[in-house]
Amino acid sequence: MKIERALLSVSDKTGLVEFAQGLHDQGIELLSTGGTAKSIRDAGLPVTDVSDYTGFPELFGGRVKTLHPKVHGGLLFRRDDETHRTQAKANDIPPIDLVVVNLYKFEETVAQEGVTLSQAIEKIDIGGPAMLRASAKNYNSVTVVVDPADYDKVLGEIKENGETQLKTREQLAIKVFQRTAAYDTAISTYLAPDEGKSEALEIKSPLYAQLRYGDNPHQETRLYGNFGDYFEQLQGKDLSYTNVLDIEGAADLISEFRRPTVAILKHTNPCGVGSDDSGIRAAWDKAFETDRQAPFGGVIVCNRPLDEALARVISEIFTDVIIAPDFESDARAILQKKKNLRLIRMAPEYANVQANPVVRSAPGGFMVMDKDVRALGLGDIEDKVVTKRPPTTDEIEAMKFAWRVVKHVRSNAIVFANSDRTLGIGAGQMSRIDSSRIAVWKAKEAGLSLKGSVVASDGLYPFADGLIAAAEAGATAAIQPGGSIRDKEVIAAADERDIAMVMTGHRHFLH
Ligand code: 93A
Repeated sequence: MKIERALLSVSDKTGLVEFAQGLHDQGIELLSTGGTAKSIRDAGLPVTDVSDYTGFPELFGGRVKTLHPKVHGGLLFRRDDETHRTQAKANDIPPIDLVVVNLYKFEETVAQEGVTLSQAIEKIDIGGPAMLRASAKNYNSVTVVVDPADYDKVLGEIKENGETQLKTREQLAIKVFQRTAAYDTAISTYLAPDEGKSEALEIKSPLYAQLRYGDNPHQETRLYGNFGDYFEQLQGKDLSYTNVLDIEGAADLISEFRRPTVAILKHTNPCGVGSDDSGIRAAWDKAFETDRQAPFGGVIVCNRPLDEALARVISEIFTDVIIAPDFESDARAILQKKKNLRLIRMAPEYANVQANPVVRSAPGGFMVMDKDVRALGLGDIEDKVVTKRPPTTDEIEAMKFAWRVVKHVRSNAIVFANSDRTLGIGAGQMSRIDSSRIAVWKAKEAGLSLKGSVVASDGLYPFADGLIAAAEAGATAAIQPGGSIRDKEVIAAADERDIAMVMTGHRHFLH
């Protein structure tokens, strides 16, 4: 439907005159409100004041400018409905085909110092959102532009066809409802700052995707936010809830490492992590040797582009998801044969957004928690030695490696490692000593020696038993938060066994 009449009413006048000029050049009649009409008129373009159009003056200091049936009728009547058309004609309501509105600057106003409540209230736009929503509802026929950034696209389409494409109108309408929703949230947040505040959901709330399913196939799951800004799926089955949890766990873990590193995860816990300066192929061997069984159906993540050599070995085991900064074409060719395997490209920027909060359900609501972003306590590790024997350089490197991994293991978490690989991991047990036993047993199962290894514990050792078990298994150094009332006993047990121990002062529980 050819665009013949436009209504412009904007607070942000960026690009207004050029856009109005372009519309005028296409023979479009311009209607406008006070300040907007003045800008257009000053530029030498013909424009009709809305008050002349409706035959009603602007009232109450501008509180009522466009709230009139001739405006809203012109936006809302269905062009494809005979009765609507007849009623419009009978009431002298011509169609308005294009609406250009942006709102009173409420957010900017309340962000200023010393703004009074009554000043803020005057900045609550009523007519603007009403026109935006009316036009967006009728996007089948009406083009609505809320963002000056869309002027060029809209004018381009009008120049080409005299009208806009339906797809464009739909996208513009969606943008309108997002904007009016955000606007109303800004108002309610200003009026009641502590009520219904849900910064986590406000930051990134658009629906991103319907997931394949939740924990179980009968649980429907939706993913909200900007996941797609950081993760791109290149192939494979649709993502499920557990895939997304695994992807987050894997991406957070790998973001701790700078050297070429590979990690294998299962149900968000690492099964093995390896680093090697020569590249990810060698790093893989170290990660995989920690546990050759659990990775079945797991998640693999690396921090260098996945190459053919690694793709070849990975393709021999059944994997659910592979995450990498990129996939070399030879690697793609090998992995493409596995139709169900999900390949995920991870944007390097992800490392910078890890500060996003963690959101979890709570009875009757939800909790928003700061994310545990860094492996804390590693900065001045030498100053945090509590035992008689200080750690060797190798032990310090191993402590750092183990501490970065243990942070990503569900509590109670115990990790045996040396400077570039995990050797045994115990996760998610109800007691720390059980996690220690499991870690030792897993290392044994994998045929790995814990002699000369370092043990990391995500929480304090409440008793000496966990540390003694580690020492008996062969560990020569330990890193843990400290802070137990029995710290003295634990340190004495370490000294007796010539263990070097660091207390970081920070714990890294993960639930
Ligand atoms: O006070 S209002 O809520 N009442 C209205 O009827 C109305 N119509 C448009 N504010 C209204 N507007 C807003 O005026 C628009 O959303 C736009 O932000 C602003 C443009 O005013 P002017 O053209 O006078 O600069």
